[in-house]
Amino acid sequence: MSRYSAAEIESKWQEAWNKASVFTASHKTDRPKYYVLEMFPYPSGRIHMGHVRNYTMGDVIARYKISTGHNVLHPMGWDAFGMPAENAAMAIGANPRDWTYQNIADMRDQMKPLGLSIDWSREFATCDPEYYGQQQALFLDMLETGLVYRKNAVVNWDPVDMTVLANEQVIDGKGWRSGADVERRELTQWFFKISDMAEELLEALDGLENWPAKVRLMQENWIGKSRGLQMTFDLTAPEHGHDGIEVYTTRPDTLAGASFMALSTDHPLSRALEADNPDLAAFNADCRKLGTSEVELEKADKRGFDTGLTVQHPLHPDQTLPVWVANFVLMDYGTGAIFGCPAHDQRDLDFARKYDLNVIDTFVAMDDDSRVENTAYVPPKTEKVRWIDQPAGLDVATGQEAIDATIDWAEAQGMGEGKTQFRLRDWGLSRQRYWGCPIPVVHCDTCGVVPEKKGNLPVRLPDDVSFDIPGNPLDRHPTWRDCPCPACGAPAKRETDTMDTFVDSSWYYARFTAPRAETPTDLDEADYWMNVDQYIGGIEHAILHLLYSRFFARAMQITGHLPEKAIEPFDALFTQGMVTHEIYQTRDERGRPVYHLPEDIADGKLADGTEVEIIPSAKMSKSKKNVVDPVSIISAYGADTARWFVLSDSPPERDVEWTAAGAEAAHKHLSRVYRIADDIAASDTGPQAVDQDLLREMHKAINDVTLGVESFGFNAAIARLYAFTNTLAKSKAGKAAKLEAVKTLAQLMSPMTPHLSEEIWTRLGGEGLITTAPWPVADPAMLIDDTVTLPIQINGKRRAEISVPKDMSKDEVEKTALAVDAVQKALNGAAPKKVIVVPGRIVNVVV
Ligand code: ANZ
Ligand code: ZN
Repeated sequence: MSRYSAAEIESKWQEAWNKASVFTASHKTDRPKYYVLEMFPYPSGRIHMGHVRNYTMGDVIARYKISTGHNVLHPMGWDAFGMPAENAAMAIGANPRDWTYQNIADMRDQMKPLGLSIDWSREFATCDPEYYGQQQALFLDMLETGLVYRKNAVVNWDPVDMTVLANEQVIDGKGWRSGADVERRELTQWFFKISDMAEELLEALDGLENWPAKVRLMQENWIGKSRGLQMTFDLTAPEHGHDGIEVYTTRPDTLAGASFMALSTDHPLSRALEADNPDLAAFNADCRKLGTSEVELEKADKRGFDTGLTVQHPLHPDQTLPVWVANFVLMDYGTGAIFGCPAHDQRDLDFARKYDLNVIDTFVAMDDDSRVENTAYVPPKTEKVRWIDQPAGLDVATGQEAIDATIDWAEAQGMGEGKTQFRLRDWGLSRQRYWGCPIPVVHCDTCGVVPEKKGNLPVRLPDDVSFDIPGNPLDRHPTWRDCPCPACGAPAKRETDTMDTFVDSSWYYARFTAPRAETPTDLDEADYWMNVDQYIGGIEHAILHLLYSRFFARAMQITGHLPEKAIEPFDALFTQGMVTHEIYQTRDERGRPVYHLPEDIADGKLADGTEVEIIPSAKMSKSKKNVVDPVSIISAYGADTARWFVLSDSPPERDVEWTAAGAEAAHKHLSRVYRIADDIAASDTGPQAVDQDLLREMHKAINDVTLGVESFGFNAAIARLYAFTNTLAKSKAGKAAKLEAVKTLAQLMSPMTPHLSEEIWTRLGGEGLITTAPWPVADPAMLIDDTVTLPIQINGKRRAEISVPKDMSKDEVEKTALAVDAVQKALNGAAPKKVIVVPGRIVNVVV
């Protein structure tokens, strides 16, 4: 008898899979294709349990699809550009390129022991010139078709780091790294014209039936379609050439309740007034420090400045409204100006209370006209309301009807125009960074902005850069910028902006279909492999990454790099939950928390006996030290245990809590399966008894595991496998039946525990690799529970039981019962005095 040794088994089978190239995808077979993809990782240098869970899920599906006769594409790569490499360069003087490739090598080494069914021949990193060169080609094609353009835009500028910050990098108005007050600056930036596709991106969401509803909703909200009214409020006196102020409102039903106007600090009128109003100039300057993030603006205190100007109320010519400049009005939404209706908008009410402005009801609740002092009345737009002042003077029931009617009325009056707006802005892709894909254009004094020639791609990043001075090293490089103008040949300068790293991840799925092609894609390959049949990743990518990918798939189709059918690149999407762990905490002498690694805790104590406080499970995070390192788990228990555990305890969309006890139990179970298989292999042939229960349990397992794997019910599949294992362990069936059962068990487990399964399969004489063996098929007849177990009483005492078909006749049941060993013995050759069969319940024999 041998013991389960994951270490021996796992490397052996990984080698066998390699040798047989079982995971190398090729489209030259007549099998149906299946493309499964997990969101590729950022090469931080260490894999974590979240990776293990994500990739194991993809792996289960990939392996299952191989077994069910599919031609599977399951690739892996690295989302390798981005800030951390530059931060490392600044912090430890590393070269971003070396740092990144070293991390990739380390992570690949940590990942490979997991035994994932990945076609490593397709691996690439987005920082490979072969990849970003094709991205540059794609960019040039998009430039030609007008999908990319340049414009001035307000950005967050960090005056210390001398760099543009993303909105997420501005924290409370300060640069996340430097801590300096962030300024708003206008710079010329590159943009993708995603807003042109807003309507289409919104409508197509309906077709994404195999996406989580919550992701579709998040995308819908992000795109933010709204229909409203655009109209002008006349200034009582012209000012700096402005006769009126144009606003966009989605609540024209509240027009009668308008009590003030508010301009963005960057509104042309506000800027004009600034010139001769130093107080306003100071106010605006102060507001601009907040940065450009909508979320920041939402959180910030509402502040305003009264310009002293007034406008005419459009419905009540005898009334005027004051014009304010307010920090919460965005310049790049609608018209950059609003009318405020404090009665029906909380933000406006907060503002009105602060600056003592009027609050005027347009409607009240049907049965209650009292107003809560500091709460705006904002019923659902479809709720019936009682009108106090309906702008069009119409008899309408709800806000929605009033909105529609007011737009029509305003249009008829020539007062304004119905307009559809989207929240979705064009995607600014310029980054003033080194470690990204260079934007392949050249600035020429005579020709202006000139696209680089495709023949000169890739425009490579220079390796000799330094990070000792803040700012973009590409700007400072002594020679990198110099190049001939692609149009006139005169000396010119390269663009030093690089692309947002979201660009890199917006088309990698397409590149995997032909990763070495000398064009961005190979249409034949893309046509064969696309779409991604199953995409798996974190919910944190629900909005930007997926939206940008959907935009890119469309752009790539327009530029001839993807076929029509790939317009929505991901047929099905699954967002997995996190791996969590308890947090162990003590406090230092000043009462500050000190965290401890799980491996340093035994029975709630540190090695020196100090009790630790246990904080309930939370997302694994290095800062809280509640992490378990996959590498050490694999070396302690093997990859199969880690894989089995992350799949077993919770539904995959929920969080799973990692516990040492759970990992231990998973390992014990796998050892048990190994032992059962070993025992069966070593057992004598024995009597060929039939065990209907075992057969039935086997078919149930086939059925449930198949359904479970197909519907992301991995934990349910595993629960069924536990039950099957128990039945098998207790079974008195003959060797042949048990062999069949344990081989089936190994097959059903193989997507989750591929190494152990291969080992069992081979030991029990399975043919070839279990990985490529055809998936077992359940016999539907065996799934119906059509037998009953009847106890047999002899002279009132329970002596045996029989399993019989439910519909067996009384006579047949009697005959079967009398043939049982225990009954035969009791009768000792004589005939029974009496036999009573209660169908479905019991057999009584009196001797
Ligand atoms: C008057 C009003 C009254 C509004 C009311 C709302 C409630 P959505 O629906 O998200 O598209 N708005 C318009 N442009 C703005 C800008 N540049 N910055 C900040 N706010 C702006 O938002 C449209 C509503 O947001 C508009 O409708 C406008 O305020 C405000 F009881 O107009 B509303
Ligand atoms: Zn030129």
